[in-house]
This record gives sequence, C-alpha cells and structure tokens, in this order.
Amino acid sequence: MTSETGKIQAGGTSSDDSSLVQLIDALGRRQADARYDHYVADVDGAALRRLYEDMVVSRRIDAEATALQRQGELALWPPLLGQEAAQVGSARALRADDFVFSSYRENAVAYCRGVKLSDLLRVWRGNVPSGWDPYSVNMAPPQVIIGAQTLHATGYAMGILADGADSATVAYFGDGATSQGDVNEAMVFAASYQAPVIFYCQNNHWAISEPVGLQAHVPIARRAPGFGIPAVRVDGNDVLACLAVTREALERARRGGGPSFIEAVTYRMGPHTTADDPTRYRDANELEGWAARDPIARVAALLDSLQLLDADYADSVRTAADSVAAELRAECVGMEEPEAMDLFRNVYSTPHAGLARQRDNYQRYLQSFTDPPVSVKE
Ligand SMILES: Cc1ncc(C[n+]2csc(CCOP(=O)(O)OP(=O)(O)O)c2C)c(N)n1
Ligand SMILES: [Mg+2]
Repeated sequence: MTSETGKIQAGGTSSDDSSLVQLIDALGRRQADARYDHYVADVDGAALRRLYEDMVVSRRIDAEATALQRQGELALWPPLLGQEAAQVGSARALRADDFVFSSYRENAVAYCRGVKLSDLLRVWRGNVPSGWDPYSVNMAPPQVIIGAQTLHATGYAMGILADGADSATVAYFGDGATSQGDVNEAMVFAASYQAPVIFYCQNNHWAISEPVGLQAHVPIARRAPGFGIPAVRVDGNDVLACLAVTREALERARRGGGPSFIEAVTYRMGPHTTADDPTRYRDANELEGWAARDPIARVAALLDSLQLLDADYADSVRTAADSVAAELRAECVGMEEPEAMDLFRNVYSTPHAGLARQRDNYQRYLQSFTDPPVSVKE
C-alpha cells in the first residue's frame, strides 16, 4: 500500500483487529472472552501490576541501551519499543524449565528470564562473541541469522520428547523470518514429530524496510495450519491476551498436543536497529496510529480504572525503572575491555593451522601500531 505521501504503509492484511484475541482493548477496557478468560483467571491486581512493571522496566532498559549506542558506548542496538506486551506477556507464561530461542530483539524476554543486565549489552559492545550462559536462564543467546533459532527450538523440543519431560520450547522470530526456509523446515519437523515447541511470531509489520504486506497477502498465522500446526492471532499490544494464548499453547505442548503457532500483531515503533532511519521508508501517520495503541498505556488505563495506579505507585515504578537503567549504564561503561587476541581462543578444541595463520597475521598487524602502543598478550 502506498500512502498520499508516497511512502509505503505496512499493508492492511495483518492489522485487521477482528480476528485478534484481545482481552484489553486500546482504551484499557477488559474484554470478556469465553475461550481465553480462564487462562488468566489467576491474574489479580497484584499480578497485573507486575506485568505493568516488567513492561515499564523493559522499555526503560531499551531506551537506556539506545542512548548508550547514540553516545558511542555500544556498536549497535535493536530497539523493542512497542513490543513490550508481546514479549512480557509470553515470557511470563513460561516455567523456568522451558527453553527460549530468540532473535536479537527479545530483550524484554531476556529480562524476564533473568539475564543479567550486563549480559544484555555485552555482545553489542563487542566485548564477547556471544551473550550469556544459556543454561543459567534456559534461554539461548540471541540469534542474528534470521529464523535459524526455530530449528534449534524444534531440535531441543524433540529432545524433550525423547527425555519424556513435560517442558516446552519457544522460538521467537519476526514477520520477515516466516519467509525463511529455516522457519518452514522447522515447522515441518515440529509437526511431523509433534514436538512441544511454540512458534511465536512477533509481526511488528516491518522486516527492516520491507512491509509485511509485501510478503504476506493473507495473515501470517494462516501459514501454520498448512503444516498441521494450530495457529492463533493475538493483539500483540495486549499483555493479558499474549499471556493467555501462550499459556494455551504451553498447555497443548505439555499434554503431548504438539506445536503451536502464535502471531502476535504488534508494531516496531522505533528503527530496525540504531543503524536504521525508518523515516526514509515509512509513513509518519502509520506510527501515529500505532502510538494510540501503546501497550503500556492500555495496561496503565486498566490499572487506573481498577484504582490501582495512584501517583505514589506510578512514581515508585518510574524510580525503580530509572535505577535499573542506571545500573545498566554503570555496568556497560565499567566493562573490562577484552584482549584483542582472545578472539582466537576457543574457536576450535584442537589446533587448527588456518586459524593459527590468521592469528599470527593479526598479531603482526596489531604490532604494526606504535602510536599509541597496543598491548598484545598471547
Ligand atoms: C539469513 C539472514 N538473512 C538476512 C539477514 C539480514 N536481516 C537482519 S534483520 C532482517 C529483517 C528481519 O525482519 P523480521 O523477521 O520481521 O524481524 P524484526 O527485525 O522485525 O524483529 C534481515 C533481513 C539476516 N540477518 N539473516
Ligand atoms: Mg518484523
């Protein structure tokens, strides 16, 4: 679709609200739903507040990391602004023994899994080749190869079946990823073996500068039934609905019902990464429309209507989020710089002539700098 200003809009097929599971509407009103209400029956005021707090803190972490990149402290950052409900709602449905395989954008999921703040940033500062110890939080480090994590999630889920366990895996990926071979191959395997894996697609309407309407002329969720995988479309800006549909999919996985596909319809309100300028390819009106459906504002409105958002509470959440951001910043700028030659360690478990040659060349290259002198530690 092209707008009056000539810029591309994301397309109408995927933002049609009528087919979406929604438990909180854009104005913050709780919507009754015969199928999904019981999945969130335990979410009382305190639990709703916790979801709100997770979302506020996640947004604050994201804003601080974006600022750190702008100030030269990170090489790159992939913002999640606008996707807090899709990530927090699904992540809070999981048990500690479930296993998450994500892309680069799921930093709110990582926060909910308990990834250390410094570990969220380390790889984007160029300090380590990869993020964190996956087994400490049951979440693999972010995958940058689009869609590849769906294969890892499916393989791990097949392992769960072999172990006879009742845990599940979740693969997080984007709308663009659904056109990758890996994602389609993963769905074939998951359906064939009835693996306990949830394919959680955050349709944020854009794959860098490609609008979702270009690659999907029908809603993305409709692809999954073709593989024999049940699918649901959910309002991805509704944290309660995201929690409910993920709980349903987990229940199916745990009772041996196999894989599920969730399309969380949301919107990437920021750039693709800090290296991108979305004003060059998308219409400002589109962003305005989605700003009116802000995922945090609607939970705030619901809490307010329940008399659960007084000024003291709102202040305390803001202050807590600010202190997480301050801790994130301090840990980022205080990170110890790695030794350049460490890049070559742990690549192979046994000596490798090609790597040794590269290492020697690189060492000679570093030694060629005399001003300022570079410390080269073997
Ligand atoms: C296999 C592969 N092809 C291309 C790229 C370059 N690339 C990085 S992000 C991206 C778009 C992904 O869009 P989407 O799946 O919608 O996820 P989003 O970034 O919107 O969260 C592409 C094409 C890549 N990283 N890996
Ligand atoms: Mg996308």
